[in-house]
Amino acid sequence: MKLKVVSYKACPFVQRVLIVLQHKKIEHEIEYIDLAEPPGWFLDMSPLKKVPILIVGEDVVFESSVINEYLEETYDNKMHPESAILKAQNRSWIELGSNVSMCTLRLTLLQNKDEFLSAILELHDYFDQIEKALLSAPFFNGNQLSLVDATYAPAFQRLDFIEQIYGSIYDQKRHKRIVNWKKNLLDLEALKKSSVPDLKSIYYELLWTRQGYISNFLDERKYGSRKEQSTY
Ligand SMILES: N[C@@H](CCC(=O)N[C@@H](CS)C(=O)NCC(=O)O)C(=O)O
Repeated sequence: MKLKVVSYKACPFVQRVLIVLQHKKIEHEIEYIDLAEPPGWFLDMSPLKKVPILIVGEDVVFESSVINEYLEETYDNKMHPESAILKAQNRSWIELGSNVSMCTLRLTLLQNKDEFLSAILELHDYFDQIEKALLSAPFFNGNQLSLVDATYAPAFQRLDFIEQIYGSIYDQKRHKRIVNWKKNLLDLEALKKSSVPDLKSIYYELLWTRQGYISNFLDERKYGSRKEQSTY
Protein backbone atom coordinates (compact mmCIF):
# COMPACT_ATOMS: atom_id res chain seq x y z
CA MET A 1 0.00 0.00 0.00
CA LYS A 2 1.39 3.42 -0.99
CA LEU A 3 1.81 5.88 1.88
CA LYS A 4 1.82 9.65 1.58
CA VAL A 5 2.34 12.11 4.44
CA VAL A 6 0.91 15.58 3.97
CA SER A 7 3.31 17.90 5.71
CA TYR A 8 4.14 21.46 6.56
CA LYS A 9 7.90 22.00 6.72
CA ALA A 10 8.04 23.38 10.26
CA CYS A 11 5.50 21.02 11.89
CA PRO A 12 6.75 19.01 14.89
CA PHE A 13 3.70 16.71 14.74
CA VAL A 14 4.59 15.69 11.18
CA GLN A 15 8.11 14.91 12.38
CA ARG A 16 6.76 12.46 14.98
CA VAL A 17 5.32 10.43 12.12
CA LEU A 18 8.38 10.77 9.90
CA ILE A 19 10.63 9.51 12.73
CA VAL A 20 8.53 6.36 12.97
CA LEU A 21 8.53 5.92 9.17
CA GLN A 22 12.34 6.31 9.21
CA HIS A 23 12.85 3.97 12.13
CA LYS A 24 10.67 1.27 10.62
CA LYS A 25 12.19 1.89 7.16
CA ILE A 26 8.78 2.30 5.56
CA GLU A 27 8.70 3.69 2.04
CA HIS A 28 6.63 6.87 1.80
CA GLU A 29 6.11 10.08 -0.10
CA ILE A 30 5.85 13.54 1.44
CA GLU A 31 3.73 16.37 0.06
CA TYR A 32 4.39 19.79 1.57
CA ILE A 33 1.62 22.34 1.80
CA ASP A 34 1.50 25.95 2.90
CA LEU A 35 -0.71 26.15 5.99
CA ALA A 36 -1.22 29.88 5.45
CA GLU A 37 -2.91 28.98 2.16
CA PRO A 38 -3.99 25.35 2.43
CA PRO A 39 -5.09 23.76 -0.86
CA GLY A 40 -8.74 22.74 -1.24
CA TRP A 41 -7.94 19.01 -1.63
CA PHE A 42 -6.20 19.12 1.78
CA LEU A 43 -9.14 20.87 3.49
CA ASP A 44 -11.45 18.20 2.06
CA MET A 45 -9.25 15.40 3.40
CA SER A 46 -8.22 16.70 6.82
CA PRO A 47 -11.18 16.88 9.25
CA LEU A 48 -9.26 19.11 11.70
CA LYS A 49 -7.58 21.04 8.84
CA LYS A 50 -4.24 20.08 10.39
CA VAL A 51 -1.14 18.25 9.27
CA PRO A 52 -0.02 15.53 9.43
CA ILE A 53 -2.45 13.37 7.57
CA LEU A 54 -1.39 9.98 6.26
CA ILE A 55 -2.91 8.87 2.98
CA VAL A 56 -2.97 5.08 2.75
CA GLY A 57 -4.19 4.14 -0.71
CA GLU A 58 -7.71 5.59 -0.73
CA ASP A 59 -7.90 6.09 3.04
CA VAL A 60 -6.90 8.99 5.27
CA VAL A 61 -5.68 8.82 8.88
CA PHE A 62 -5.33 12.05 10.89
CA GLU A 63 -3.71 12.95 14.25
CA SER A 64 0.00 12.13 14.62
CA SER A 65 -0.36 9.77 17.59
CA VAL A 66 -3.10 7.81 15.83
CA ILE A 67 -1.03 7.61 12.65
CA ASN A 68 1.90 6.29 14.70
CA GLU A 69 -0.30 3.64 16.33
CA TYR A 70 -1.43 2.58 12.84
CA LEU A 71 2.19 2.30 11.65
CA GLU A 72 3.08 0.37 14.80
CA GLU A 73 0.27 -2.13 14.27
CA THR A 74 0.95 -2.57 10.59
CA TYR A 75 4.75 -2.66 10.29
CA ASP A 76 7.64 -4.54 11.93
CA ASN A 77 10.42 -3.17 14.09
CA LYS A 78 8.08 -2.72 17.06
CA MET A 79 8.44 0.41 19.14
CA HIS A 80 5.76 -0.14 21.82
CA PRO A 81 6.48 -2.44 24.76
CA GLU A 82 4.60 -5.75 24.65
CA SER A 83 2.95 -5.67 28.06
CA ALA A 84 -0.49 -4.06 28.09
CA ILE A 85 0.23 -1.91 31.13
CA LEU A 86 3.57 -0.61 29.78
CA LYS A 87 1.94 0.07 26.44
CA ALA A 88 -0.86 2.01 28.14
CA GLN A 89 1.68 3.97 30.17
CA ASN A 90 3.64 4.80 27.01
CA ARG A 91 0.42 6.15 25.52
CA SER A 92 -0.14 8.25 28.64
CA TRP A 93 3.33 9.82 28.29
CA ILE A 94 2.65 10.42 24.59
CA GLU A 95 -0.44 12.39 25.65
CA LEU A 96 1.66 14.44 28.07
CA GLY A 97 4.11 14.97 25.19
CA SER A 98 1.39 16.88 23.37
CA ASN A 99 1.16 19.28 26.32
CA VAL A 100 4.94 19.74 26.14
CA SER A 101 4.66 20.46 22.38
CA MET A 102 1.84 22.96 22.87
CA CYS A 103 3.76 24.70 25.66
CA THR A 104 6.83 24.83 23.38
CA LEU A 105 4.66 26.40 20.68
CA ARG A 106 3.38 28.97 23.18
CA LEU A 107 6.99 29.96 23.96
CA THR A 108 7.18 31.20 20.37
CA LEU A 109 3.89 33.13 20.47
CA LEU A 110 3.70 34.77 23.90
CA GLN A 111 4.16 38.49 23.69
CA ASN A 112 5.58 39.48 27.02
CA LYS A 113 8.41 38.35 29.25
CA ASP A 114 6.25 37.35 32.23
CA GLU A 115 4.03 35.12 30.11
CA PHE A 116 7.11 33.60 28.49
CA LEU A 117 8.69 32.88 31.88
CA SER A 118 5.52 31.32 33.22
CA ALA A 119 5.35 29.04 30.16
CA ILE A 120 8.90 27.91 31.03
CA LEU A 121 7.72 27.17 34.57
CA GLU A 122 4.83 25.17 33.16
CA LEU A 123 7.35 23.20 31.08
CA HIS A 124 9.36 22.58 34.25
CA ASP A 125 6.27 21.14 35.92
CA TYR A 126 5.90 18.68 33.04
CA PHE A 127 9.62 17.93 33.18
CA ASP A 128 9.35 17.15 36.93
CA GLN A 129 6.79 14.47 36.11
CA ILE A 130 8.76 13.05 33.18
CA GLU A 131 11.97 13.00 35.21
CA LYS A 132 10.30 10.60 37.67
CA ALA A 133 9.25 8.28 34.85
CA LEU A 134 12.60 8.17 33.03
CA LEU A 135 15.08 5.33 33.49
CA SER A 136 18.86 5.75 33.47
CA ALA A 137 18.84 4.61 29.87
CA PRO A 138 19.29 6.12 26.42
CA PHE A 139 15.59 6.05 25.54
CA PHE A 140 12.24 6.17 27.34
CA ASN A 141 11.86 2.39 27.69
CA GLY A 142 15.54 1.47 27.77
CA ASN A 143 17.73 0.79 24.74
CA GLN A 144 15.05 0.61 22.06
CA LEU A 145 13.50 3.65 20.44
CA SER A 146 9.81 3.95 21.31
CA LEU A 147 6.80 5.94 20.15
CA VAL A 148 7.31 8.08 23.27
CA ASP A 149 10.79 9.03 22.02
CA ALA A 150 9.40 9.84 18.56
CA THR A 151 6.84 12.13 20.20
CA TYR A 152 9.22 14.16 22.35
CA ALA A 153 12.20 14.43 19.95
CA PRO A 154 10.73 17.22 17.75
CA ALA A 155 9.76 19.26 20.84
CA PHE A 156 13.29 18.91 22.27
CA GLN A 157 14.67 19.95 18.89
CA ARG A 158 12.65 23.17 19.01
CA LEU A 159 13.60 23.82 22.64
CA ASP A 160 17.20 23.38 21.52
CA PHE A 161 16.71 26.03 18.78
CA ILE A 162 15.20 28.35 21.41
CA GLU A 163 18.10 27.68 23.80
CA GLN A 164 20.60 28.60 21.07
CA ILE A 165 19.28 32.16 21.05
CA TYR A 166 17.83 32.54 24.57
CA GLY A 167 20.08 30.47 26.84
CA SER A 168 19.35 27.50 29.06
CA ILE A 169 15.74 26.38 29.45
CA TYR A 170 16.21 23.19 31.48
CA ASP A 171 16.88 23.07 35.19
CA GLN A 172 20.13 21.08 35.03
CA LYS A 173 19.77 19.89 38.64
CA ARG A 174 16.09 18.95 38.62
CA HIS A 175 16.05 17.47 35.13
CA LYS A 176 19.27 15.48 34.81
CA ARG A 177 17.62 12.48 33.18
CA ILE A 178 15.69 14.65 30.76
CA VAL A 179 18.84 16.51 29.74
CA ASN A 180 20.50 13.16 29.02
CA TRP A 181 17.44 11.78 27.22
CA LYS A 182 17.06 14.84 25.00
CA LYS A 183 20.76 14.65 24.05
CA ASN A 184 20.23 11.09 22.85
CA LEU A 185 17.11 12.10 20.94
CA LEU A 186 18.81 15.10 19.31
CA ASP A 187 21.55 12.76 18.03
CA LEU A 188 19.10 10.40 16.35
CA GLU A 189 19.55 9.92 12.62
CA ALA A 190 15.78 9.44 12.33
CA LEU A 191 15.20 12.89 13.86
CA LYS A 192 17.69 14.52 11.48
CA LYS A 193 16.00 12.85 8.52
CA SER A 194 12.52 13.76 9.74
CA SER A 195 12.79 17.41 8.70
CA VAL A 196 14.01 19.50 5.82
CA PRO A 197 17.75 20.29 6.16
CA ASP A 198 17.10 24.00 6.73
CA LEU A 199 14.57 23.51 9.55
CA LYS A 200 16.53 25.70 11.96
CA SER A 201 16.47 28.75 9.68
CA ILE A 202 12.80 28.11 8.79
CA TYR A 203 12.05 27.95 12.52
CA TYR A 204 13.83 31.23 13.25
CA GLU A 205 11.97 32.86 10.31
CA LEU A 206 8.75 31.64 11.93
CA LEU A 207 9.75 33.09 15.30
CA TRP A 208 10.32 36.38 13.56
CA THR A 209 6.95 36.21 11.82
CA ARG A 210 5.20 35.37 15.10
CA GLN A 211 6.80 38.37 16.82
CA GLY A 212 6.58 36.86 20.28
CA TYR A 213 8.88 37.84 23.15
CA ILE A 214 11.46 35.28 21.97
CA SER A 215 11.88 37.15 18.67
CA ASN A 216 13.77 39.83 20.64
CA PHE A 217 16.64 37.34 20.88
CA LEU A 218 17.00 37.00 17.11
CA ASP A 219 19.51 39.09 15.23
CA GLU A 220 17.24 41.84 13.85
CA ARG A 221 19.67 42.67 11.05
CA LYS A 222 18.97 39.28 9.48
CA TYR A 223 15.18 39.54 9.41
CA GLY A 224 14.38 43.09 8.43
CA SER A 225 11.64 45.25 9.85
CA ARG A 226 9.14 43.82 12.33
CA LYS A 227 5.98 42.49 10.67
CA GLU A 228 2.41 41.98 11.73
CA GLN A 229 2.07 38.95 13.96
CA SER A 230 1.12 35.64 12.33
CA THR A 231 0.53 32.17 13.79
CA TYR A 232 2.18 30.31 10.93
N1 LIG B 1 -2.95 17.07 17.50
C1 LIG B 1 -2.46 17.24 16.15
C2 LIG B 1 -1.75 18.57 16.07
C3 LIG B 1 -1.32 18.87 14.64
C4 LIG B 1 -1.09 20.37 14.44
O1 LIG B 1 -1.36 21.21 15.33
N2 LIG B 1 -0.60 20.73 13.26
C5 LIG B 1 -0.44 22.13 12.93
C6 LIG B 1 0.89 22.39 12.22
S1 LIG B 1 2.27 22.08 13.26
C7 LIG B 1 -1.52 22.51 11.94
O2 LIG B 1 -1.78 21.80 11.00
N3 LIG B 1 -2.15 23.68 12.13
C8 LIG B 1 -3.12 24.17 11.21
C9 LIG B 1 -4.30 24.77 11.91
O3 LIG B 1 -4.38 24.68 13.14
O4 LIG B 1 -5.12 25.32 11.20
C10 LIG B 1 -1.53 16.06 15.82
O5 LIG B 1 -0.90 15.55 16.74
O6 LIG B 1 -1.48 15.66 14.64
